[in-house]
Amino acid sequence: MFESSLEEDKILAEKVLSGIMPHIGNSLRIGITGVPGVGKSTFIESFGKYLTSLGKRIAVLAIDPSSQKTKGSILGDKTRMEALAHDPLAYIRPSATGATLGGVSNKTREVMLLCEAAGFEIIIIETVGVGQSETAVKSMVDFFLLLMLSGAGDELQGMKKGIMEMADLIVINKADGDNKLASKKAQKEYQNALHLFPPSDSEWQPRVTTCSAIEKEGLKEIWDLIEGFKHTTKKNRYFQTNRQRQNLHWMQEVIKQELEAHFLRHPQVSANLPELERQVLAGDIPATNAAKALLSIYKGEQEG
Ligand SMILES: Nc1nc2c(ncn2[C@@H]2O[C@H](COP(=O)(O)OP(=O)(O)OP(=O)(O)O)[C@@H](O)[C@H]2O)c(=O)[nH]1
Ligand SMILES: [Mg+2]
Repeated sequence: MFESSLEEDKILAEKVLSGIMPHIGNSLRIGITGVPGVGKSTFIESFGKYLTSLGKRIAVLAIDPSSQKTKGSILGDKTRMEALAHDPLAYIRPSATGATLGGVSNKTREVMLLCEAAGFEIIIIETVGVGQSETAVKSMVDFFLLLMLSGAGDELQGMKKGIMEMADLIVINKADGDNKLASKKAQKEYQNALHLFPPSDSEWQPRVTTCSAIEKEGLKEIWDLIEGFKHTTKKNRYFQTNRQRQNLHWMQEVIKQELEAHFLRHPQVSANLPELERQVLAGDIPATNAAKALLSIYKGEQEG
């Protein structure tokens, strides 16, 4: 129902959201990202099984902005996370495809709240590290974990700088076999690089650790670090204020999305849009003027 775009479902979903308000807020929300092939699915399977072995109930949700192109690597994850998918303490939900990133991430956020109300203690939100989806995930989680590889080229690491700055923890995956030494070396390098970033107001110093998702090594250390983060940020109240800020952010996001949708549904706006787009493409009219023209058609209707 929450993923539905039917108007009656949306109305019911709003009622449900109000109803569950007293029951949300009691989970730890973890965002996990990394480039395709870094081992996100394998890691979530191993880490998830480790958490359920501690008796914790976990929900795994996914935002996949690339799914339209690649037919959704995440959507195949339910089969890749076989053991976790069959674990009675775990729930796995791939995101709906075909919507805009804003729409998908907003729904993911609402499903996260539903899972929280249903008593899941740890919510993992996975996204592919290819662009804006990290920012969306960062703005709905408490803790942001970036998976990396030791051997990645310099240009790739440069590209990841923005994402590295968002990370509370960098995990160098595939630290097994021949890769073990290189991973330890990369760990030191990344740790040094992180020291150069300005300190976050969470007072948490981001860490770098290694793991092997396949050999299930390093998982306890990762969980200990996450618990350390939770302890620090609950004590200095960053945890709570961060969530308050995130709620405001999402209120503004929904306003933006709804306004845009309303604008694009306007009959005269949609009638004039293709022609104005053509003129902007041809360089016949400045982009700003085209936008203003459409907005005054829209506003004229609203006021008149
Ligand atoms: N040696 C080694 N291989 C791993 C490890 N974790 C994952 N792999 C392998 O790396 C490949 C990619 O793993 P996935 O878990 O599918 O990676 P992903 O990040 O989910 O990839 P996408 O869903 O395409 O974004 C698979 O062949 C895994 O078996 C690890 O810890 N060690
Ligand atoms: Mg995957």
